[in-house]
Amino acid sequence: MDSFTKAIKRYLEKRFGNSIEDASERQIYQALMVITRDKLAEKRYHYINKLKESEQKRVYYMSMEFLVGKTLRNNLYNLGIESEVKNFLSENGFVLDKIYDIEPDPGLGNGGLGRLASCYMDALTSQEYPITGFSILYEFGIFKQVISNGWQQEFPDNWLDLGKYGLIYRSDEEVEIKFYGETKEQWTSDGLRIKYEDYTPIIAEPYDLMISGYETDAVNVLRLWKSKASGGFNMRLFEQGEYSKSVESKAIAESISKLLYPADDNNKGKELRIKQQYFFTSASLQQIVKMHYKAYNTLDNLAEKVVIHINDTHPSLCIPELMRILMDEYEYSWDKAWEITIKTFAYTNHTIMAEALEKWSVDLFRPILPRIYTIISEINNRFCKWCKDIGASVDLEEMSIIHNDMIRMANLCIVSSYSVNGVSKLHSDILKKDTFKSFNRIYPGKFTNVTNGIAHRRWLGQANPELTKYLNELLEVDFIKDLSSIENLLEYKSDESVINNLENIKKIKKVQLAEYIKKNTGLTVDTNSIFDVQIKRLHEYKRQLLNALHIIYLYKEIKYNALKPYPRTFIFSAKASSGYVMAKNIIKLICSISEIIEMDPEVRKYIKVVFLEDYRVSLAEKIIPAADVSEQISQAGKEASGTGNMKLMLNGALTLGTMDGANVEIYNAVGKDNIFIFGLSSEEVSDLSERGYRSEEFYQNSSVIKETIDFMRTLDNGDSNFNYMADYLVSRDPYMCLADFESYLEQQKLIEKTYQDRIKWGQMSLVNIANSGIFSADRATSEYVKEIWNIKKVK
Ligand code: GFP
Repeated sequence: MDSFTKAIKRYLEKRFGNSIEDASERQIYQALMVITRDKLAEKRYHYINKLKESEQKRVYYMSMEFLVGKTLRNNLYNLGIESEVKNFLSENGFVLDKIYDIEPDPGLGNGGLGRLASCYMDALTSQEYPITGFSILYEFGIFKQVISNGWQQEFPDNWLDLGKYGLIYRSDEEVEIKFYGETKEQWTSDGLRIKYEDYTPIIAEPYDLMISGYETDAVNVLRLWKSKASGGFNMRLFEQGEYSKSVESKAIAESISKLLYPADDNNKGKELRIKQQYFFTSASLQQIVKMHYKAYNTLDNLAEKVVIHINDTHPSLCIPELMRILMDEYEYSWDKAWEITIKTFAYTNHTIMAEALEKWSVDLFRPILPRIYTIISEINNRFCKWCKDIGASVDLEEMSIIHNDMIRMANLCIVSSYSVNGVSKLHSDILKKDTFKSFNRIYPGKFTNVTNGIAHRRWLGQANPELTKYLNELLEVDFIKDLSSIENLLEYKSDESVINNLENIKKIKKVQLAEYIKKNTGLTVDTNSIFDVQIKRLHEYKRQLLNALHIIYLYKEIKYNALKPYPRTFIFSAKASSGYVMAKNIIKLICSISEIIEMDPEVRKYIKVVFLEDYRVSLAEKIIPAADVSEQISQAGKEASGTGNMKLMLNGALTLGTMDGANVEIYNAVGKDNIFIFGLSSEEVSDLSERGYRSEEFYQNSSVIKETIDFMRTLDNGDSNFNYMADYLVSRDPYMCLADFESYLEQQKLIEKTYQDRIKWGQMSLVNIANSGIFSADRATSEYVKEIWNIKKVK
């Protein structure tokens, strides 16, 4: 620790010519970021040497998104020096929490998928497994959201300005990526070779972010690639008069790592998206192969030493890229290259939503990546032939990788990986029985499940130090090291003093959140009210609209039927993809309800609606510990797993949910008396869809639905969209909010009643915390380690 504080002082002197007494907060921030990073890099040096010596198998985790969250607190916490640093700073007149606030939240992801990747990096590092993450160094991460008159507005997020201090630039490991051009077969004295001509070269510059683990010597790395033009412009083309082509590399390079693509925006900028995907997969693969060859002087044993994990289909171009490298650069035959490839890749599917299953048109794809296209096409030809040869009665229309001139990336992943997994039991069953049923038939044993998990050290240890401290004292077990031991809490279920203490901690977290709400929205919320929370990406299938409809119902009842409900604060936070009009309309609706209630003294005594703008990891860390109710109300069958549901449960919130994704497993873990379940099951949803869902029938046949929607229309003042949304619900309602509304209402009433029985609620909350052990990312990643990757800890 002494050396750490000395290093900080030295940095301030050398970099700014300042003593710590004269330093600004910004300088302290920079010093802390750089010194922490360098300390981790030093630790990594020893770790990587052990790893090299052991020659053990490693995992490479490919993901277009990593939502790492703020790094400084996480690293100090993991290094076990947070309190010393805090004291050192306070002795010198600085508050560590204020320094933490300076760090931007690197928004290199949209939601659950990206956060999961980071939870896994953290958990695997804490358990000392050798993993490297690969992604893109987006100059602009997900946009900053500002709500103006109820509508979302997007602003660029220039996170690197202050975030760059955590990164190490590795100029020695740049690689070149080839786009466009042509490939020609050429006979040489060594046989047939592929020659690349007239391509546009782009350089990938590597930047490393150190990933620390809790109480461990392991330090893994997240490598982020930044695109750069290769050597200015092409002289030959310029001389030939092809001016725009001559600077093509520069233009492409500037665009590739510029911006994170919003989820659900798959129809826009497809060409750039393909380039981004190939850019980072090619850079990563080239590096992996080069390192492997350097270590072993052969690639024959690649699959014994390397697993490449594909996080959803976005990195699926890894597959043809490995084939290309093996054949074109290391002279492997197709058969030998294929044998290695199919033993190297494992793929996780994260969604069955049709719009998210990536497909690229051949016409668009082929000119950008001609060689890669040929390889995919050959994989497909051979796969189709193999199906016929084995006499499989399979539907090639469904399974062919290229169909109707579209390349289906999920099919490519399934055919080329040795393992395919879903992210909750229900989701994995749906993949096997429905989405990919034909593949499951011809590849028995390939499909498996790993239910998601969360980094509890961040989501409990760091986000809720009050609860962590209390449980530490009470349980006398190191549940931060091993979350399964938190189940000891069950012994205290009948201990009223423990229930009271838990309630008091919840209250502290609610007060802290109330302050944040006041500061950021001006709204005063009652900390004795039920904090009812729905925080996640805004998407219709997640059904924020159903939640809003319930609030409208309460508003009507309070206003016209003298209902006096137990006070409740509805808290929302969510970003809508910039091109997703309906999602933006739902935000507008929620904000309008909030405003109307706030203007009505009669109603605001009972209910309040808060929309917190700019949802991000660090905001989730503030909201989750303060939540009483966790809204997990997606249409059954649509949410692959959910991970917010686990974080909220771990912090003692009770789940109000459908039997969807990992909610089903939460239900099994806590038992039916400790959760509020409502709505159609996924089979019932499918049946109803097949029969033809008509929301209007629900509107006509249920007086409560009819009255709520009719009332909703009366709220429209011309500047709001109540009428528009009412029409949408009655005429379309694609995710069946109306079909589940009454059953949702019933559970909401039960929540209100149960909450007032403080002992009962406290016991339910305790049971949730105590049973959250299985949702630790340590458990989830252990399953990947044993069932899929077959890797060992670095000793
Ligand atoms: C997606 C799925 C979630 C799942 C995560 C991680 O997240 O159900 O929990 O991936 O597997 F939809 P979002 O992009 O929807 O947040």
